[in-house]
Amino acid sequence: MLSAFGRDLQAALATRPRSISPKYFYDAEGSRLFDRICELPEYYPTRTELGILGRSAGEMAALAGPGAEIVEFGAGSLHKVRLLLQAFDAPARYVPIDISGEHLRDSAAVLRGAFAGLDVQPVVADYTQSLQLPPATGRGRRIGFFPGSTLGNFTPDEALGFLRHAADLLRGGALLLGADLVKDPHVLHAAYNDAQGVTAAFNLNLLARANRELGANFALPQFAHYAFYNAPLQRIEMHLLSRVRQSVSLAGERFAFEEGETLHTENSYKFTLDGLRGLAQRAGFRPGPVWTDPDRLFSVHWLHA
Ligand code: AVI
Repeated sequence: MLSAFGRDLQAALATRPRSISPKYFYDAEGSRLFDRICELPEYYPTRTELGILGRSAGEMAALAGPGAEIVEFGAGSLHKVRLLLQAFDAPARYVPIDISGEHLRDSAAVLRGAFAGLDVQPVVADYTQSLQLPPATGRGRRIGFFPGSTLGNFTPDEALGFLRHAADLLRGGALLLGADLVKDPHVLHAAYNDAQGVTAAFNLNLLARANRELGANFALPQFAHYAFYNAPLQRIEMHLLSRVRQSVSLAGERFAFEEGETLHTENSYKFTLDGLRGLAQRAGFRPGPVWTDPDRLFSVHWLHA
């Protein structure tokens, strides 16, 4: 029996143009490579968003009010939520939602140790699907937190669907949302084509993972990392490009690649401030304050639910 990854990869290889969800990047090796990406000199989003949160967490805390509950979609950003928990007035509860139970347990343990008295209630779930939260604490507002511009990895339909669902879950509270901004294409290009080749390794790890987990036989040197900014669609596209004419086997089937043919592995949409606010409004939020950095690289939005 093939796993969901196996089935989706098989379907991707059987379709033209070929494309697969970026969620499959994140096995243990992919998550480790992503952590390295966040430290790269060219990859500005992580440090820029941390700077914005560091400078403005006090204002965010004032908007949240006392006794707030923070619901984080994904549990990958302990650094970031710490800045909020430190600034908020007696936060009542922290609810990280993540598909990986192991990751959640680790984050929960770290935060319980660091914030005595904080009620940490992890929820193991896929936050892109409908889910239930523990009943509200009754002590303050429920504030969603979705940093890192992960929203940009969704298709426009998925992004709208996720925001609609988040607005329902957070009604009466707000969503604090990190969104990467449209900017000079050269800056974007460099962020996804770093000099050390870490982003290339991250992209190619998808094929290595297929070899490890599914017994596929992708010859990694025969594929190239290919990332570019598609300006009309306001998105970075990442592909794995076949350097030669070749065929690959997966689960007893052979799939041919022409020279130059690609498997599309990720979109990373970039937003204008107005574009993001319009999207949020369509999803049922009332856009509030926005914080950016002096170079206007990244944005953090307060969206009233
Ligand atoms: C997780 N996500 C927001 C990252 C991004 O920038 O779209 C993933 C990534 N892909 C390549 N570099 C980083």
